[in-house]
Formats: sequence, structure tokens, C-alpha cells
Amino acid sequence: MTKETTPVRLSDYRAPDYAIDTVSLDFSLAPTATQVTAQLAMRPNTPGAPLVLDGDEVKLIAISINEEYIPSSAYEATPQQLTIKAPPREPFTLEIVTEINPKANTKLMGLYLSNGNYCTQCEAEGFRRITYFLDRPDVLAVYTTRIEASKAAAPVLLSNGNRIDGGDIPGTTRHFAVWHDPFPKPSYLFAAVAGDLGLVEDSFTTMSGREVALHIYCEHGKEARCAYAMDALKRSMRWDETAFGREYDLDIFMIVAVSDFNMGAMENKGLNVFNDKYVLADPDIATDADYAGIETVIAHEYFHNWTGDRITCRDWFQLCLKEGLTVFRDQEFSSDERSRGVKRIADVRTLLARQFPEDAGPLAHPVRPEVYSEINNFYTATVYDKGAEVIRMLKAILGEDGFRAGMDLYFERHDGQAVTIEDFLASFADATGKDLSQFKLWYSQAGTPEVTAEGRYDARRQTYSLSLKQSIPPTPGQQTKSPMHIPVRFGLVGPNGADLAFTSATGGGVEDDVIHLTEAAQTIVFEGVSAPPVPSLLRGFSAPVKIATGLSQTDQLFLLRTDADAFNRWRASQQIAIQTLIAETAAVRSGAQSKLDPAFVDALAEVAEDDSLEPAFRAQILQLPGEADIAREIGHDVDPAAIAGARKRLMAMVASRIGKRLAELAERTGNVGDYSPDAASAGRRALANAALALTVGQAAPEAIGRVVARFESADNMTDRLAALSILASNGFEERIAALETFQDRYRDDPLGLDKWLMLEAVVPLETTLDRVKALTTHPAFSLTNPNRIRALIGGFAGSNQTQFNRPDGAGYDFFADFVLDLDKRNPQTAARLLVSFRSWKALEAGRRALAEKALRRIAASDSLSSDTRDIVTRTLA
Ligand code: 0A1
Ligand code: ZN
Repeated sequence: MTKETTPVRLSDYRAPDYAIDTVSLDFSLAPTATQVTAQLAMRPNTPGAPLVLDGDEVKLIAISINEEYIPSSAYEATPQQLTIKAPPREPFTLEIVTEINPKANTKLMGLYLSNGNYCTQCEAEGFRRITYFLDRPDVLAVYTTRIEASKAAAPVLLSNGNRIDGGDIPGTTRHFAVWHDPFPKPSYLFAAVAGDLGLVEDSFTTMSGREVALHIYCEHGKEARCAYAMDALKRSMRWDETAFGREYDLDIFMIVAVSDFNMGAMENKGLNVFNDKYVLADPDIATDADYAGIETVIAHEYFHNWTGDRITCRDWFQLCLKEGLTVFRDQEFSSDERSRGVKRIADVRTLLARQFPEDAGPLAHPVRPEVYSEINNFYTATVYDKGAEVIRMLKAILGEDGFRAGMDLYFERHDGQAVTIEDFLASFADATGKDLSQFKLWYSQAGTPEVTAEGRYDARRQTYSLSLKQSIPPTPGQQTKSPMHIPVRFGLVGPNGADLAFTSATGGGVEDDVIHLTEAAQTIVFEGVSAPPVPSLLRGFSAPVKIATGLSQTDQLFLLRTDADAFNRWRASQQIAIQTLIAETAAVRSGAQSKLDPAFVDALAEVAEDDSLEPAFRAQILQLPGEADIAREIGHDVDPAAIAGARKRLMAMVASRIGKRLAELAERTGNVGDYSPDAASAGRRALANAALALTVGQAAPEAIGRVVARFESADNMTDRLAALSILASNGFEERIAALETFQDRYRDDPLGLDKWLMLEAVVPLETTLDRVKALTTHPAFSLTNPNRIRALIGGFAGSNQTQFNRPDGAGYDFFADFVLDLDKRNPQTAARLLVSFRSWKALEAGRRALAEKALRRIAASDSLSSDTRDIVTRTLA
């Protein structure tokens, strides 16, 4: 039966009745019966209160207090909880012995086996699957961990902190190691790893001159693929010193790459565990995007050492305290290492694709939620990506220096503590003297604010008045909302493309190049404006809002050609394309002739060919909105087939009008020379591949032939995959042989096969559903590995708009069956997959009914995990 979960509420927070000062763990590892002895130094905060410890599928072997066994009448133990009815009123030592079965652990939470190696995952509530504990982030303790295992099976024994002891166990085939972590931490940051692993070593000298050993562990034979991750780690460590003044604090920093992992990676103190796709790279296996992803995730986990580990969350409602802030930090790092403008475009693309639909659908929740049934389901785009946007706005409002002063105060005040968003904001308010009470609404109000702008130029008075309005749509549990503090970065673009000066701005809220929109409606009058401007608003996407500027296509084309802000040039191109595609979708649906206007297509070619612009930026301009982007902008009564039809018409027009020019551009920029993952060469490849993708819209044999040739001659994964993806995503016949060649090439390489599975799943043809079904029994696929599942099933449900949303509902039915089956093994991954239904209410009536039926069928199962139960219930609500 489904486990009943009572919702947890932020307003019910209570400090723990007991503190745990030190934890000493002793693991005796064996695949099906691992013994864990935990000695906890307990200190009552509420003397006499019963001690209620969390557990999850653990078997109690023994329990003693102050070295004496306690009678069974003194406690109550279930696999989920251990209650000691009347513990000592003075500090005491509690010793608990549990037995767990790593081999049977398919949830990949707690201690499990990945490819024969032991590893742990404890965030959010996995530690309780190892031993009974106060498994909550506000219980901070100093850990000492002893691990004992077979020397042959597990020559490598790791845990948090510094290694203080180790050796053989005389007379046995076993050995041990002892690790000590001097920094108090919550249980979710605990980690242990044991196995037969390859090692890559390096070192780093910190800003105060301390030498830190850097170790990356991976499967034997893959050591050479860790070089880029190591380089990214060293750059991250240096950057945190220069950008935030943060120095690393232990003698060693370790990363372990494992192949079975539910998420991207985990910031355990001194011992990060990674999904191997975010560590392993070489030119034959990783694309430029993979290299960039590795750099980002390595940086993200490393940066958590200060924002997450040294200062952690009081409770899980505060998740964005560490996640939003750390995403912001990793984005800033990548912006400094690569091109800031292009990085911003890429990050906003992700935000629009992942967070905006979440905020617009039944799963919408505030950046700091106030209630949850299953915390695993709150590692969301809203908490992470919108959480990062909130930090970026804070910086825009306080300025560079104010922001740094606030961060410094935060680190100084709260080092070693578990804190809240209130504590965080107080550091900034105190450091700058600013009142952040309105700003704080960003943490509690869900939904994407909608801003409208209307401008009027008075030539006689030389004034330009700009009226801005904001409103926030209702979201589950929040019907009405208050105006927020929205920083709108702007420029008034004059006829020659340069920003116009103004002598004053009245009506309030303008500081330098930012309008502080704080009221529901605000009108600003700019004086001394010498010519009629085109307003360029929300430069750099200064706030996560939707903005309707009311600009004509002519004005938008003007911004695309001239805006000083690269982001808004890109934004103008997307706006025009989206408006075009929305109109064309309506035309397809009503059987009308094409309404496409060639002016936009010509402008695209012009920007693409402009060698004075960065190639990576031009590549972004050439990436036309995808089917999901169009669906999101349409927002209701969505017909995925009509959208695909409209996009096809635009692609055909692009190919016929500028295809030749783009083919030449691809030819001219495509040969970058020997592969290097640096941003500049990646940008040139991106431009060539984006141009190539726009040449095939008429399915001309010559154009397709060029793509096949590119596939065959590619000497790196980026170009090979880009070409293959053009063949697959257009459903061309030529994909079949190419996919076969690709699969054969990566026969023994799971990360390569993931790319193949994904491309098989996105082919926009009716035959794809059967193909995907068949591939679930292919030897390359595995129901136990989350990466395989995300590639094939996630690829199908998340990236194949027409086939997942088949008008007969067969896509939904297959997907629902899969989720129900997976839920029995790995609830977390099942629940995350199920989020693919988050926009079902925006579908046209026929598909909506079929999607609802599939969702109701899932909900009707009486054996759902709490993870999947929570998602399906909220999705249907
Ligand atoms: N804190 C990690 C994300 C993470 C969360 C839960 C996990 O459980 C399977 C794993 C990782 C991060 O932000 O990188
Ligand atoms: Zn994180």
C-alpha cells in the first residue's frame, strides 16, 4: 500500500529536542549484509523528551546507552523509526548497530552498489537508510568514519574529511581506513565510498599557501577522461578565492565518478560523488555542451563547500538558500571563464524551457515552498534556476559592492550554522542599509510576473514616457499577489542604434540603467530625449518575468540589428520567430496558406554572416525556437502537430531563401582544426552546425548529403552528434544507417549509447513509439541505470512533442506503464520522469483528455511511492 505521508509545513518548524555533537561510524561492508555501528554523543535540548530517530528500511541489531544494553521495553523500533522513551537527562552516548543490504538498494539512496562499488547518497533523507538518526539539516555533528572491507573487492576506502588511519586487519583478507571531518555537518553531507577504482591525482595551493591534494576516482581505464574535470576543479578553486574570497579548508578534496546516480552530482563534504557523465570527457565521447556541463557541475559542487556545507539550511524549505545561490555562483564562474553574453543567453534558454512551464502549470511553487509531502520532488527548476535569478536581481538592486559586502557578512556571521532565507537577507540588509522586505516576496510568491510596457514620444517637449504595469497570475494555493520589486535594466535606442541620453527621469524608480518597478503601475517620464527611441527593456534578462513590449516587427528587427545589449538582440530574434510561428500554427490549424514574412529570414542570414560578431552568439541567433518553446508561448489549447507543421513550413522557407548562404557559412566556419573544448572553438563549431541545421528544410538530397558527409568525416563527438541529430530530428531515411554506425562505434561505451538512445527517441515519426518500446529490451538499455532511462524515456517524453503527444494517446499510455513499473525500483527517478506531464492542462481538448486518463490510471495504483504519489496528485489537482 502507498505509505501515507503527512504534509510537512514551514510554519510547523521546531528546533530539535536533542543535539548530536559527534558521530562515530563503523562500516563493516558486505554486499547483502553490511553492519553499521553508530556512536552518537547526544545532548538534550529538551531534557526528558522522548528521542525519536528517523529510519528507512534499516534493521536494528543492537542498541545501548552509555555502554549498557537497554531493555526492549525502553524503546520501540520499526524500520521507519526508533523511539527511546525516557533517555537520560544528561549528555549520553547512544550506540546503535544496524544491518543494511546495499545490493538490494535499487532506490540509489543510502548505501548502494554501483557497478560493484559501494557508494552513498544521503541528500535529502538517505542517511536514515544507513542508521537511525536525527536526519534533518539543523543537526550538525563532527564525524569520524571507519570503513572495513575486503581488500581485493574494495582497495579504495573513502569518507569525508582527512584520512587519519588505515591498514590491514591481521589474519584476514580485509583492511580498513579511518576518516575524520573536523567541520560540523548535517547527515545529508555524509558520504562513504569503497571499491576498486582508478585514481587521478593533482594538487592545488590555496591563497594562503596551503597545499591541497586533489583526487578524482573513476572506473579503471577511464583515468584519461578525467583531465578536463580536474582542470575545471582547479579553475573553480581559484575563482572562488578571487570572486568571493573563499578558500578550501581540508587537506584533500575528492571526487568519485559513479555510473548509477539519480541526479547530477552531490556536494558531500570533501568527497563529492558525481554521475560519471559530469566527469568523463574526451573529444570522441563528449560534445562541447558536455564539456561545458562538466565545468558547471564541477564548479557547482565545489562552490557548495561554502554555500551549503560550511553554511547549510535550517530545514528543507530553505533549499534555495544553498541551491539558488550556488547555481548563481556557478553561472557567474562560467560567465567569467567563457563569454558572458552567450552564457546568459544559454542560461535564460534553460530557465524559459524548464522553469517557466513549471511556474505556469499545476506544479508551480514558490522559490521557498511552504509545504511539501516529499522533499525529493523539490529539487526543481524553480528552486535552482529561479532561485539563482533571485540572487542575480539582489545583486542588480544592491550593486556589485553592496552584494559583495552582504555575502562577506553572511559568511562571517553564519559559518558553521544551519540558517534561513531571513538570515541570508538580513546580512544584505545590514551590510547595505537597504530595506529588502518587498524583495523578499520573490521567495514566497509563485508564478511568473507579467510586465507590460507602453511608450510615447513627444517630439515637441522632447520627452519619452514609459508606462510599466505588472501582474502575477494565480498559482496553486495563491490566488492574489502583491506587486514585486522588479529590476528592469534598459536603454533608449536612438535612430542610429546608439543609446540616447536623457537629462532626467521623473516618476520614480530610475537608477543608472535600471528601472525599479515596485508598484502595480508606474509611469516614468524621460526628459531631454532628442529623438524617438525604441526601448530596449529587461536587458540581460534582469528579472525572470514575461514582458510584452508591444513593439512592431520593424522595431524588433531594428533591435536585432543594433541593440548594444547582446541578450536583447537575441531576444528580439526569438520574439519575432515566436510571433511568426504562433501565427503560422493558427494558419496550419485552419488550413490557411502560409503567412511567413521573408524580412525576418533575411535578417537572420545577415546576423549569421556578420564576422564582427562572436560565432557562439551567431549560433544562438540561428537556433530557432523549438516546438516546446512555441507551445509554451501559445499557452493553451496547444496542438503539437500543428506546431510541428508550422515549424516545418518556416524551416522550408529558411532553406529555400537562405539555405545556400548558410551552407557556405557552415563550410567556411566548420573546419576548426584539431579539437579543443575551449569556448572560442566550441563557438565556431556551434555556428557551423546551427547553420547546417537550417539548410535541410526542403529535404533536398544535396542538403541532406552534406549533413551525411559531415557525419562521416567528423573527428569529434560535437560535429558527429550535431549531424546525426539533424538526420534524426527531421526523420530523414538517412538517419537509419547513420544511427547504426553510431551505435556500433559506441558499443562498449554507455555514455555514447545514451546519445544514441536519445536520438532514437526524438525521431518525429509514427514508428518511433514502437522503436522506443523495442529499445527498452535492448541490451544497451537498463531499468536500473537512471542515465539510460533519462536518455530513452526522458528523451521521448521530454523532447519528442509530436510522438509523446500522439493524438491516439498511445505515447501517454506507454509512458504511464513505464513510470508505474520504474516506481517499484527507483521512485525518485520515476517521479522526476512523470514531471513530463506538467503542461498537460494546456493541451487541446482531445489530447488533454487522453493525458488525464493516463494520469488517473497512475493515481489509481494503490502501491505508489510517496514520490510518485505526490507528483501525480499535484499534477491532477
Ligand atoms: N545537492 C545536489 C543535488 C542532489 C540532490 C539530491 C540527490 O539525491 C539523489 C542528489 C543530488 C546538487 O545541487 O548538486
Ligand atoms: Zn546544488
